Amino acid sequence: MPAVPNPPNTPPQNKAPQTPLPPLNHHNGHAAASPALVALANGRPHRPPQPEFVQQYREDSGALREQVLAGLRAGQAAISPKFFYDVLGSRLFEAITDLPEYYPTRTEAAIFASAGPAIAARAGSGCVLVDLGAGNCEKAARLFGSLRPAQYVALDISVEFLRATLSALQQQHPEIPMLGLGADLCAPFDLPFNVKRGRRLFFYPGSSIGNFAPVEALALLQRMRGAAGRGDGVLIGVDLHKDEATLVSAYDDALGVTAAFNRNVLRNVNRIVGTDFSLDDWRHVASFDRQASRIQMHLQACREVRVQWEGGAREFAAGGRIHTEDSYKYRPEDFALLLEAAGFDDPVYWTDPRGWFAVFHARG
Ligand code: AVJ
Repeated sequence: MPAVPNPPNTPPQNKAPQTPLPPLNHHNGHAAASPALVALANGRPHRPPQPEFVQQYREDSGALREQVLAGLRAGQAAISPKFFYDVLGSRLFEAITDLPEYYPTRTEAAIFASAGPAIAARAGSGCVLVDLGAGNCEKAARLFGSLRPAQYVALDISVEFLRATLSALQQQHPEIPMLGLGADLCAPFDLPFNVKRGRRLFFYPGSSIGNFAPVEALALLQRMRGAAGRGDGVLIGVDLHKDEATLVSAYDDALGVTAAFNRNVLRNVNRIVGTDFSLDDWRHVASFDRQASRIQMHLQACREVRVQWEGGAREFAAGGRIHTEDSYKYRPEDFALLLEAAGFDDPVYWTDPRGWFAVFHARG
């Protein structure tokens, strides 16, 4: 796991200025000035702390292409939801979180806000906060005040995606050492040496766990359990089962942002694989499968469509579908059982007044 060096324009820390000027404060009878003020008075910019970055294993473009093609050739054509998140897709997802119909993000934030002290009391402050679904790091940042982490470790599939956010966050919280880790959650966890020792809290917010079928979710929780020692814990956001109309409108909003988010996956696939999907041919469909307790998203062909790529092609009849995402909705007691099955103890959860979303804590 090679450490990724900071970009060349990142100033090294704790280095003397090129042309030293006489230091200003010290022994002049006044209270010591802050390092920032001293630096400024000495005519050089203050060097604030910088996060560290490490990129672990990452799938290469050939492997990604093969994954997409396997899905396109499958009996039920499918594209993994991980291909939603190119730059535009990530922005569209952020827009989704602002939609009136999409309740999960704001409901979870409200739970963090009201239960922050209770969460800290249970999870313990001063832990190493390992954020497994970092994205824009907003959710973890809201817990800094109550959790006071000894270190913040943000995981994302791409360390590049973390650079700007984590650097900005570091400026706001210079007292918290930060580490950006490029890692794939689907691979076994292997926290590098840069992660501090001490009590760890694995944080998986946003109901990202809902993208996995329960057996896969169990496997992921088991990997977390494997990385956790005694005294460590998990803090996981989980979307809950509720009436179908509320669920479906959260994934089929009036403005059509979720439709754009879903259809954008075809642009990304065209880029990765060189397919010739035409976006006009496909419409967004969201439905609730009550049996499986999941929202399913598909792209449906508006007419007969032939999609081609180098070395292959696939025909879709009008109405034919490509599966793009499952979003599982749990009953609290079932998710607690899943945590216990993965080897965690003593699960508890906090919820909102309507019981729409839950934040679970359990111990390793
Ligand atoms: C990021 C997986 C939690 O399932 O609600 C939102 C993704 N898809 N709208 C979810 C999503 C369509 C989201 N997760």
